[in-house]
Amino acid sequence: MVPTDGSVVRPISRGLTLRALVIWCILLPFIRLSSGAKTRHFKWEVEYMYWSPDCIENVVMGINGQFPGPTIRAKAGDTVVVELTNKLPTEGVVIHWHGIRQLGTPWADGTAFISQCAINCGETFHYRFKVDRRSAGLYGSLIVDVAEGEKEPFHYDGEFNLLLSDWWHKSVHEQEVGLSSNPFRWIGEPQSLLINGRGQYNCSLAAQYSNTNSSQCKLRGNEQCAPQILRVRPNKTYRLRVASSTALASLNLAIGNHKMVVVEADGNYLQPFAVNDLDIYSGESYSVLITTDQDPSKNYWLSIGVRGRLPATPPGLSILNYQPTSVSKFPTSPPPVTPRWDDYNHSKTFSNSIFALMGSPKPPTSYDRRITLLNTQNKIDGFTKWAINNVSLALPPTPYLGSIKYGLQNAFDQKSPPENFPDNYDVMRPPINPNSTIGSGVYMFGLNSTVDVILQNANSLSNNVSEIHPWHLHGHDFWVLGYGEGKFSAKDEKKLNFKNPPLRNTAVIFPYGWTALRYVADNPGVWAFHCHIEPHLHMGMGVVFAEGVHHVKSIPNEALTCGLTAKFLDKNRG
Ligand SMILES: [Cu+2]
Repeated sequence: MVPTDGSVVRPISRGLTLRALVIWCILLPFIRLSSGAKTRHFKWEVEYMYWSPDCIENVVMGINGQFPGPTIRAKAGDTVVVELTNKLPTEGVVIHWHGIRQLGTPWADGTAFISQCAINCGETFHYRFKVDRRSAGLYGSLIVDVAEGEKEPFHYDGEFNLLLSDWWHKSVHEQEVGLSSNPFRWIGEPQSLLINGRGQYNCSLAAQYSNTNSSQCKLRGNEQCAPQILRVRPNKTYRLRVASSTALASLNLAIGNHKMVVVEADGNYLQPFAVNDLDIYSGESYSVLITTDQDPSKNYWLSIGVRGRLPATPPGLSILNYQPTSVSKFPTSPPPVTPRWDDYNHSKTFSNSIFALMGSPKPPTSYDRRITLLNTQNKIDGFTKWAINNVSLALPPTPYLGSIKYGLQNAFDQKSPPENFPDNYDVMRPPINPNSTIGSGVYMFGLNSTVDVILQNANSLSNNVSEIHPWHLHGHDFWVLGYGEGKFSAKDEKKLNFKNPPLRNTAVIFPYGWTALRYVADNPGVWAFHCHIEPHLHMGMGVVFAEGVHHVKSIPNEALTCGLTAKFLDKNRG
């Protein structure tokens, strides 16, 4: 599932790596009180359809004819049941409910080859899970209101969801073939950036302000590629729930003339802080508050641009429209300028400003086990890969959840993957020996143990190149204890924040840097931990964590109808 059609659900193609980690996502705002937990049923059909997300017609994956997919609104504690039918002619699908921890329902996490078998063409699968009060929010929204009796620690008069994505005109399949080829073919930069599935490729909304030769868009407003308009009233406070489901791009979001106060990240409240612009990586979500205190006779740009890679994609635009000013009135100044792509200090300053709101859960003061995960670009038989401690992840055909639970030892590598890398490894230079191996081993953690993960970045295969990687953990939140430069060492220990580290489910490693995470392995199941950049994941950039799998009860048969678990079920039935 590679870079991407940006669509909601991504297909499972067969092959070497992880592409199975389909990313659907969810947005769980939390508002409004109501009473009594409910079960909410949805019937979804996944189908290909023609759509023009950036004014160029393409084939997209839609749900019930919608792109992005439908919104689910539920209250914390509710049970959501989605009956998903795969109407794609040739591919399996799964839906990952990004940001939902799946406490007690690890089979509903929607990771093919890990938590379930892919849903084959024509088949239906029932996702049933409880929504906890947290959010993510990528394609399509699952809105979770606060539970009864709970209140949000801030006030707002209205809200908007902004789902950010990047868009390629080439099909996902063609991109995957390129990545798996020798010589390697990179997917390149996206053609467009989309806000709520809307972008403009062959024209610019802000052509009059730009010095490029792009023409001014002529849109009536009802086109599939017409920009999202945020209609606001003067002197009010609005909550923007921003989530990034990009396949590749790290983004920066800014609104002309308006500051943003960041109040929530990945569904957890933060110590509020004000910014002029917001860095957001694939898999992350934030809530920001804006106050509409500017000249109400004008409109303002909301702009997203690419960070961390030399941008070759025009900014994505949307308009903040002060009512009753006409939306057709152009903002009087150009869209905000995205900070320079390689201004990493800007990004680090932002990441280092994020602290948990007072009263948030604190991390345990010590760990039971610490693993260090070295991120390197590698070669395997001439193919370009990413590896973690020199193992490039290739998922087995039988999902781990079933194979571990039923002790099917031939299903995957039984040897635990390495917990560290050689002391003399120079993270500032390309690997001396770039050859790596493929693996499918699992890091098994004691149930309820405290785990530290040190993500260690390094130089890629080319000199002086080290990339950003946003790492996403399924099934848990982790505390981000800190970020640092170079190789993590004992002297970095005292820089870690145990006082108010934020809880997240996605955290970035900066070029040549490290990021320290802590979490409690308290959710029986098997959980992916991977780079959220889809081509990297496809090239093996992930690991598999598991805890307490024998405590998992009654995995639905429909999750086990493939590989060795299918045979196992057959035998036990007979
Ligand atoms: Cu990556």
